[in-house]
Amino acid sequence: MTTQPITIEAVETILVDVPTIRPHRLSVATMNCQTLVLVRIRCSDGVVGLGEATTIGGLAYGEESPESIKVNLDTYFAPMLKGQPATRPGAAMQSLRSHFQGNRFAKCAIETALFDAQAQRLGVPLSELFGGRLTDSVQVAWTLASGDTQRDIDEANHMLETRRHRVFKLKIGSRPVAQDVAHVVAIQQAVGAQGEVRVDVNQAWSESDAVWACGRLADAGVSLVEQPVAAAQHHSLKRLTDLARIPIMADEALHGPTDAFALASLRAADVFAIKIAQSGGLSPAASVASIAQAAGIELYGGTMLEGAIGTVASAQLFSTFASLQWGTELFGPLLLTEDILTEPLRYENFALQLPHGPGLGITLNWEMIDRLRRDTRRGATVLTS
Ligand code: MUC
Ligand code: MG
Repeated sequence: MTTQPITIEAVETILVDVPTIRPHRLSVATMNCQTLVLVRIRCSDGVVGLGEATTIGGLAYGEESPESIKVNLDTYFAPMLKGQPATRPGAAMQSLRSHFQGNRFAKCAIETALFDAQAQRLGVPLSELFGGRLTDSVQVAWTLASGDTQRDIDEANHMLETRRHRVFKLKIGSRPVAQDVAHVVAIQQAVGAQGEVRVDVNQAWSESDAVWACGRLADAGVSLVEQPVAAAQHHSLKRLTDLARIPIMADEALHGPTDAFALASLRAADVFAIKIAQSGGLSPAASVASIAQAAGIELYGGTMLEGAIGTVASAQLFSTFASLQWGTELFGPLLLTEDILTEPLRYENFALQLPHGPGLGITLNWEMIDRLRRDTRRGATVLTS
């Protein structure tokens, strides 16, 4: 008896616009809404895998926008995937990577959906396909980015009181450097020993701004500085890492394993922010983490402010890391006014509790998605739910 191979039948993409709970101010953009690119891959055995791509502020953060991700998935990725074996995510991704340049966020969404489908098929959580989880929960930091010092302090106190978060990452870089430092010092003093304060500059400083500011932030007791200078300035990042009395983290400088190797060879950062989207998928993100570990660089689980799908996919991978010294910032769904899951992700005791079900272990709320979806049905493949 010959068994039919299980193949990919259809790839569906949906844009979902979800308002944020407050304006989220970064040096590159202010967000009032997050657009989730939801991906569903339907396979010939009836299994449907889920993936997601997001970015920040349209084209402000990366080279892909939600709209370009959708068009590229619909136009190029979907036809190439159709008919390929569904049970070998590595082989499907290899053919995408050899035919299509860049498009790391789009590739991540597809790889997530393929691994979700395969893990469901095998009846195991997605983490088991990456070596198995070492933990059932990951610590989650919160980003203070209202732009207003007192509002940020109130928000931090609320998070501490409710035991939701005790690590706070402050988004800075859009104001003059001395003003930003004063803002951070005020919040650090208000939070005190109850919590921990870190900053993310999103590439906004010159090297001399960074040298000046890192000294003051170290004196104030801030614990970490993320991506202070432009992503391409690896040597500048290295000089800061050598000089600073505060750990320096690479984020935008890390576009996958090749950058990770270059930065690790220079020892240009103390910590790597591992992001599945920025790395181009779960497997390359795992490689970035391995390169860091081999170089003695510590790990942090980053976010592209994904909704529930990207967040839980990231958590599944991060839970397999032997060490995650700086925890994670997988708070994306908490920044959104609406939940697209039937059962929300569990954030308790300063941590995200990982689901135990097969695959990603989540179920989508289609009523909510239909309410929030952008009307892009014309021209796209649409599966019936
Ligand atoms: C980034 O640069 O790290 C993570 C948290 C947040 O507010 O923005 C993201 C992106
Ligand atoms: Mg960052």
